Amino acid sequence: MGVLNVTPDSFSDGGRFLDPDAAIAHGLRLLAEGADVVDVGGESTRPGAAPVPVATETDRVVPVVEALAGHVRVSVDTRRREVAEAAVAAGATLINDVSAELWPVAAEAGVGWVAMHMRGAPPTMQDEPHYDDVVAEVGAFLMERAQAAVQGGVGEVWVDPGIGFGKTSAHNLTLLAHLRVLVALGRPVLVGTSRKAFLGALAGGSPPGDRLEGSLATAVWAMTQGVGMVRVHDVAATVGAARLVGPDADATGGEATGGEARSRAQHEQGARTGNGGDAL
Ligand code: HH2
Repeated sequence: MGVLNVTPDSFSDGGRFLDPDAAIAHGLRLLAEGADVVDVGGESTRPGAAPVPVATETDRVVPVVEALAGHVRVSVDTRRREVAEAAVAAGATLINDVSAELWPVAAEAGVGWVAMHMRGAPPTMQDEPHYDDVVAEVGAFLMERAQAAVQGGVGEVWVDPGIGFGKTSAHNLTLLAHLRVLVALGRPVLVGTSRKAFLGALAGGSPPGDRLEGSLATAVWAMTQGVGMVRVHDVAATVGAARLVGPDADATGGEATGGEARSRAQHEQGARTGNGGDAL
């Protein structure tokens, strides 16, 4: 899934694709680079972001969805029912929902739906997020949402742990270390780590444009753990890295080992002892 932010303020590419022609050209570039899905968003959900009016978000997204939908599968990255409905009418066939509340729109329209976990809301979600067991809590939330959607008639339901959404770096790392727990829940899993702040922190403070190594490493790691889709800015590099690892990479897996269980406990210990307030 290639990221296409039609926004002035997204954390890594804000302003680059606000012009519809630039956005459409970038969407086609992502397709040419190997994206199966182009994810069109008209509102930044970075930590601290202020909500934009629904009409503004709709106006940003719809012309871009309309132009791309004949070429590639388009998802709409939104928390708003009205925006999701307008994007689906314009040709989007997947609703990428960071609020995990819009399954009725997907059911009504007969399109796919991504339920992403977020604790809190973007303006304040990084203010000391706390979990007793981040993997169990995120997994339980996603299962509950997915079941509601399936019972409500949605045929294609993805779940996403929401890396960076109300989570410290330690929480993000714990979730990544235990992706197999989420995969074992039986729904296809989507993961977005691309250029996020915890990668910058791990690399000694690199800015979003300099987080390619971490983005690739975590995307490939996610794929080897059985994740079905990764949401990335750098499609060509990710496709190249995934091809190097190859289709048999999944054969390395298995249940969590003692070492994994220990590392989970260590990450959670880290989560409890601070590190709050970290950005996406
Ligand atoms: N991350 C972002 C936005 N949408 N959707 C899913 N399903 N999973 C994610 O991890 C995810 C997402 C944040 O990244 P980006 O769109 O690059 O930034 P911004 O929110 O600033 O536009």
